[in-house]
Amino acid sequence: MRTFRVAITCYPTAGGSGVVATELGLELARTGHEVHFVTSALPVRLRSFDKNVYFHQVDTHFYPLFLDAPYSLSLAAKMAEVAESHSIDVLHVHYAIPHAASAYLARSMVSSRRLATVTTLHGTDITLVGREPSFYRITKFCIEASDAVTAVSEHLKARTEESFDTRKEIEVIPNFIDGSKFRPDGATVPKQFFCPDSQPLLMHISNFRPVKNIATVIQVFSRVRARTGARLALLGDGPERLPAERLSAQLGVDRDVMFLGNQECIEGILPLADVLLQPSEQESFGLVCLEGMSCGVPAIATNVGGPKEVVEHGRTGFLHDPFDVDGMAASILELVSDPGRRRAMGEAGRKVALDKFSTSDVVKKYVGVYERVCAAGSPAR
Ligand code: GMT
Repeated sequence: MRTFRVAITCYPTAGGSGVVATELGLELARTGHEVHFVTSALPVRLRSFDKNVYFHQVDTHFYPLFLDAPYSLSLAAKMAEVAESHSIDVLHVHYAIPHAASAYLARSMVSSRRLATVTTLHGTDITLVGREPSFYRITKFCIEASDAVTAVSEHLKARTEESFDTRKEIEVIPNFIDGSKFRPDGATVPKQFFCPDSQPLLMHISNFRPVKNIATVIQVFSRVRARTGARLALLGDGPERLPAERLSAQLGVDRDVMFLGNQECIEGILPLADVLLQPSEQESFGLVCLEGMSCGVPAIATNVGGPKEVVEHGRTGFLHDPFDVDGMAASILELVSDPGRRRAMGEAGRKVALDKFSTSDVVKKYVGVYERVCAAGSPAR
C-alpha cells in the first residue's frame, strides 16, 4: 500500500467538519500515513500524542491598517511552507471557505514539487455561506480548481451541482464513526446524575447556531415533559443558547433543562439518552445522529437533506419536518412509553452505524481519492 503525506486543514472547533477532519487524520496516521494538521488552533479532538501526527499552528498577524487579521493568507503561506518542508503529497481541506482558496494559493506557490488539493464539502460552506453573493464566485472557482472534491452526502453533492451550476466531479464519501468509542455502554457518569427519579432523558447536541432550530427542541421537550416528567440535556454552545435559556424559562420547564455547554467527551454522556432530538432547519449529513445510533440511541431528526441518508424513518429513528412540534413529540412519546421498541430501534441503529459507516471502510475511500489525484498530477493548475 502506498502511504501519503497529507496536510489537513479544518476549523479546529467542536463543529462536525472539524471532528470529521480530525478523526480522518488520526485514522490515516494509525494506518501508516503521515498527517500534518495545519489549523489556527489545536483541533478539539486531537487530545493525545499520536505517532505520525504533527500540528502546525497558523499564526495570524494584525496590523492597524487591516480590518481584521488575514487568516486566509497566513493559512496559504503556512500550507506552502509545510508542504515544502515535509514533502506533502496532498493538501486536504475541510469546509470550502476559505480553506479551498488558501489551498489553491498554496499549490500555486509551491512550484518545486507536485502538490494535489482535495476539498471536502461539509454543509453550510455550500448551502449558506457559499451562496452568499460576495462568496459565490470564489467558492465556485475554488471547488472547480481543486484536484478532487468530495461531499459528505448525496444531498450535499446535488445541492453543490445545482447551486454552483458545476459539472465538477464530486465523490460522495459519507461521515464515519468509531463504534468502539461511541458505544451503548460507554457512559462515564450514571444516569441518576441527570435524572435522579429515573425520568426519561432527551438530549440535543449542536453548536447552537440558528440553523439548529433550538427553539423547536425546547417546545417539543415542553410537550413531552408534560406527559412524562422527562428531562432535557443540551450539549454545546453558541449564539442560540441564551434565547433557548429564555424560552425554557418562559415555558416554565427551565428546572428540567440542563445546559451542559461544550463537552470534550460526548461519547461519555450520549449513551445515557433515551432519545436524541435534532430538528435542524438544514443538515447536510447529521453526524450527531450517527454518533447517537452508534451508542444505540434513536434520533428524532429533520427530514431535510442529509439525515435521510443516515436515519431510516421508523427503523433507526424518526424523521419529521423541522417545525413539526406535534409530530416529534408524538414520536418521542411513542419511544419512551415502549422501552422494548426504543431498545430495538437503538440496536438497529447501532448495526447500521457499524455496517455502513465504519471508520476503516470510509477512510479507505479518502485514500482512494489521494491515490487518484497523486497518480494524475495536478491538472487544474
Ligand atoms: O456546515 C456547517 O454547518 C458546519 C459543519 C460543522 O463544522 O459543524 O457541519 C456540517 O458538517 C458536518 C460534518 O460533515 C455535518 O454532519 C453537518 O450536517 C453539517 N451541518 C450542516 O449542514 C448544517
